[in-house]
Amino acid sequence: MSAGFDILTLFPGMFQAYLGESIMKRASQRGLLDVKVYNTRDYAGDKHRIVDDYPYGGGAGMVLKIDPLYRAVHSIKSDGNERLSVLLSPQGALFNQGKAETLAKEERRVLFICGRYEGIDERVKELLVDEEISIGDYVMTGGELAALVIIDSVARLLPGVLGDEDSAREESFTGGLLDYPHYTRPPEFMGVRVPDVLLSGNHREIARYRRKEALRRTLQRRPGLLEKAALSREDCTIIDELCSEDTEMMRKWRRRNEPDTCC
Ligand code: 9D3
Repeated sequence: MSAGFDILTLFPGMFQAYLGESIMKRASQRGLLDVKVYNTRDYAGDKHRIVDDYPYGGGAGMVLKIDPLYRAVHSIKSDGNERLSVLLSPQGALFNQGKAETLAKEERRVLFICGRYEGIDERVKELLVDEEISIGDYVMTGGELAALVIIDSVARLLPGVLGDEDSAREESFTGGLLDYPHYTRPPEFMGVRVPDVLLSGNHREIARYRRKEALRRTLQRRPGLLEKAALSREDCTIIDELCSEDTEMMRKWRRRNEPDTCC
């Protein structure tokens, strides 16, 4: 399984640094990831290469014209390959891990059209786009970082991209909880000690400690995640333990679960 992405942007230079390093670079070299970047300005109709214009109805800012986008998308699609065409915009459906998994299984190349702050002619949605995606409720200046975020999260799901296949397996085991805390040498630094259990060599105890801390952090910081998480009998015992150690935890867990519905 591999993935191909086409990016249509006014700022093609923004992509080389990120995609040219580390895991994204290795994935490309191994033929698992292919990203092509296209400059919308190359598809402008005039010698001044103008791609925006004043908004109908007035108001501040400029609007990305539809015709350069139309020419660009049709030129990109003219290689005969099917594509999923995605507009990146703050109005899109929220991106999440499930969507990353869907895109990792997508057979077609995915074409990202990057919006910009000023706005984009609305007809792009009707004429050129299959779906619209946002990466979160905060304002960026354009869709370029969103494209990189999505490509990064999809690429790491492709078989062979991450060094050890364990990472993905452990992730599905962790199943929607926040991560447990990590430590490495030295055992004490500036008076702060590594928890004794991690130095004990008792692998059952270590696994239980990690699961407990993952559950603690999830309950503390992202209680909503626990609703979707797959919890075992043992998890419920651990949650009971956390609740008896800390009444704040108890309130958080109670609010999420009607009495006696644990597991
Ligand atoms: C005056 C502009 N805003 C009025 C509410 C709208 C707006 C349009 C375009 C705000 C930001 C942008 C640029 N952002 C994106 O193109 C974008 C984005 C984002 O800003 N946040 C989260 N995900 C995405 S995906 C594309």
